[in-house]
Amino acid sequence: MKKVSVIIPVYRTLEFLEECLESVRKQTYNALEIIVVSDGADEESRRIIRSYAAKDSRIHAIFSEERKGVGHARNVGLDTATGDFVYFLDSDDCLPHATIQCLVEHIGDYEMLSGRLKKMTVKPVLGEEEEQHHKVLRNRNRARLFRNNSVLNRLISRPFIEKHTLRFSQEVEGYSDLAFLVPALIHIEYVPYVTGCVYYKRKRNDPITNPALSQRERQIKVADFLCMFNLLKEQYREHQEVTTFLDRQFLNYYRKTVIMLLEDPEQVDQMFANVAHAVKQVDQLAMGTTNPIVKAELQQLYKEKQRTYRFLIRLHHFLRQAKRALKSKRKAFIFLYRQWFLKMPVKKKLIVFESFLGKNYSDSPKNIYEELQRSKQGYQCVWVFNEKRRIPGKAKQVKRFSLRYYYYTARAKYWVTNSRLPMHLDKRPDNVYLQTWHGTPLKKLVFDMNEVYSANPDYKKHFYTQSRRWDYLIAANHYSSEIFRRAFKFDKQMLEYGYPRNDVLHDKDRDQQAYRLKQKLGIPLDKKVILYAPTWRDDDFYEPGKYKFQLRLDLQRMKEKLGDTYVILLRMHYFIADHVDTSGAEGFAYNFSTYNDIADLYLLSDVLITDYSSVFFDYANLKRPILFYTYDLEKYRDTLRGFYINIEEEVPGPLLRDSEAVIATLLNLDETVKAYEANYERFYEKFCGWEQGNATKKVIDHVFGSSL
Ligand code: C2G
Repeated sequence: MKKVSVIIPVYRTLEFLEECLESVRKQTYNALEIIVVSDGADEESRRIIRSYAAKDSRIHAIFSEERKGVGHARNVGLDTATGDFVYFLDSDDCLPHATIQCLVEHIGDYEMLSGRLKKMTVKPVLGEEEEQHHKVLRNRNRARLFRNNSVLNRLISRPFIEKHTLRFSQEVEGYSDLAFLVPALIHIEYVPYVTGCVYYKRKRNDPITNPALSQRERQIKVADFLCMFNLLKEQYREHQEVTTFLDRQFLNYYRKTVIMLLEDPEQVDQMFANVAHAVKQVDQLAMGTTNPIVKAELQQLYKEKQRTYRFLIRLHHFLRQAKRALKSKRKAFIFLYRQWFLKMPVKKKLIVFESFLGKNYSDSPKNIYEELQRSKQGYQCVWVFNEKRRIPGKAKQVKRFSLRYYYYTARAKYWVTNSRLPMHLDKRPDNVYLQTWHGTPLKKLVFDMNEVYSANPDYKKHFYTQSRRWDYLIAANHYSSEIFRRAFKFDKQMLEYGYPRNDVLHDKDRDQQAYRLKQKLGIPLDKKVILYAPTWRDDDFYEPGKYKFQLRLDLQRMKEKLGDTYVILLRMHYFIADHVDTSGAEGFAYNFSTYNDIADLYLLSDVLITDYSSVFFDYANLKRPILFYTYDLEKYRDTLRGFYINIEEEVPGPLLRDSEAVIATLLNLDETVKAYEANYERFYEKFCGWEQGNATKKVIDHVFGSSL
């Protein structure tokens, strides 16, 4: 059996390392030499490497105290390797079990054989992905297969590597593979490709805390690429095929990456000399093949005319945006927003409000708005909704993503919202952004979440960009304040006054309000009210923002057992797209999922049933009974999210597993209330202690105070 040396450099990949090493150990192809090179890795990673080396004699560990870069680590691996073939694997990636076998079986007399790279955003189930039929495609156009600039998922003959002394560049972090691949290109006639051999390339979900090389800042990546390009051009000047390959790579890179970097005028000034130098290395013929505006830019770079170049690149971006604007109405509005509205001055007395992505008129933005209306300070208010709503006061309403939406968000000095605003809005230095947020967290948030199973793999990256714009963030309690600082990486001003949305729960006439609400909403006055308000599940969706929910309460049975005393209001989370079916429970179950503000439902209800939703932190302000219908506790807590508190011990009510238990508890509610009395008190102290019924006023004084 021919031996394969698998070379794995390790640096800042702690959370992925074991999955990677396991996936190599479980390869169906056994004749492996696994060279793990710790490139200045942390202590815990080194411990893992050592323990793997101790249990698997095929693992050979090399430790370098100081970090020297991936190119160096792979070269160390190559210097040690003794196999017939070499295979590179990154320590944050992993392999299906049959990958290496598949490559070995198909390499025949070729010097290099490539497989397929698959992007991985969530945990793959390894071993199940193996395909039955592997087709080897021979391709004469060798350069095409080198275009991804990567040595990953290629089985390479070691004698071939040694004969041509192929090594990685140690000068740069990114693109060091080019130094290895380019000379290989000279000596290989065919680079065949096997369709079925898969390599899982991880797309890391946290490029902020721990970016992969490809996720580093564009500026650094471009500098690395240019350095590599210059070096290789110089080295292979005499070799026509390599020169042509490099020129093509450069032109592609210029079009796709460099131009995007230079959208920022400051970058043009910083990078000009560097890019101009690289352009001078490009063969004039290759330059002729690009589009006219790029060609003009390249010429100005060649002539080192920085001013004309600056003008051209501005024009280029303007044309790009204009072209995009023709694609849809929304894109046309965004174009006008950028080119026109954002150039108008901000209006100092204009405030834009939004709650739950325009879905309703509710939550802290509503309370802040109403208080501002009462205090008559002359603010012009605009509410963003998906559909027109009846709201009190003099606010204008704009439809989310309409032209007026862009106009008002551009011109308003103040933005008040309880969730994130879209990525494509630009915050100007004059803007003040009050983020009220929408709940005390139970389930782990953003940077405290390990794996993101959500519909959008760029979640953390986007969250980070969006939250950099917040000037103020409201916390309802000390616990939230601490978590928000860490989980949102928030370092601006935290407003620690409690939630404006909860003021109403402390109103002296809250019982009269509840009575009036019951009347208004047609809820039988002689019945007690159960509110069922569960949250959403990260892994159950149609698309981002449109989640599925299957009602697990047996409404008919509940009606049968509880219908004489109670009615139930069903309130789904605003992400839930499914319709709630109440048939068979008419007169008992009422669907309030699209009702504006859940605070009204808190007020008029006698008992709450929830699961992992933040609603219970707010509801506790009323000191009324709370039951937790947590039929999927283990999955939710241990796989999907993780919690900040020990739910079994800290919450102010029982955790119930099935509909029958919910019914039984409701039938004996007094007993449960008594049993949880002490818990409730502790809970209230910790989470509701700041809530005095005056948070709205305090927040307004703080944020708008100076201009009142
Ligand atoms: N909500 C609601 N109806 C529900 C669930 C929630 O109206 N059935 C509202 C409540 O105001 C709640 C808020 O939406 O406080 C947030 O809902 P969560 O279920 O807690 O979930 P999520 O939107 O993920 O926010 O820090 C808090 C977290 O971010 C949770």
